[in-house]
Amino acid sequence: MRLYDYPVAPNCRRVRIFLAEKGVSVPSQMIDLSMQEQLSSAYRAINPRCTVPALQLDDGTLITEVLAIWRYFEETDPEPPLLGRDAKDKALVTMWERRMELDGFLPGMDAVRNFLRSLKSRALTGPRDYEQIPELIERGKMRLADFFQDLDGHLSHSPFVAGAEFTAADITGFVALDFVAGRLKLPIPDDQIHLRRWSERVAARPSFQL
Ligand SMILES: N[C@@H](CCC(=O)N[C@@H](CS)C(=O)NCC(=O)O)C(=O)O
Repeated sequence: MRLYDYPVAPNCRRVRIFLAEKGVSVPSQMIDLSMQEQLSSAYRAINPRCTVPALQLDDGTLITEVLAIWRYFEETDPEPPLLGRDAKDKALVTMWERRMELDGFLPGMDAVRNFLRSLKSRALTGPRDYEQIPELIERGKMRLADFFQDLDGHLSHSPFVAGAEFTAADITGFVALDFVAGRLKLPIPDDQIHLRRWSERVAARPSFQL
């Protein structure tokens, strides 16, 4: 088994945190995005979608998409459960994790990928090039401000994103927040005390040092 990984890529971080929470270690190989190694013919032959993370099983099966990689390890190593315990719980974790991705992670990606000069014709991931659209930077930032505010309100009555326990929804929410804070200089506003309390609590977990 091998995990194709890149240390500073936020989607790879989501997988590394998940594995660390479960205490699972997987041999990894770095695909250097700064050198566009994801577009090399060698990596295209492994993953034609040209993205990381990607998990190759011993029988050669390739699993891409963070959620699918998580699902694999949730089944092979169920404890501690990070995608929910029972039917209701699993549905709620999926719902909140999707909201973290759709409302926070993707607007953050939109803003960053349409902003960084180094990604000039790489505004979207994948094998094809797309030019940046500068207007998407502002829209992404506006959506992120709404995301911060909505999440702050939600966390005023919930210790973690999907309820009483730490789950994968916290991983996606925090990685989105941390990524945009660093790349776009968008820190948590001072008055969003619930968001700050949650973010400090989650960031202190050993898995988040990865
Ligand atoms: N939806 C995919 C997204 C994967 C993705 O966008 N990965 C980024 C790194 S965070 C990537 O491969 N970037 C390659 C590029 O910029 O060309 C997933 O869940 O794994």
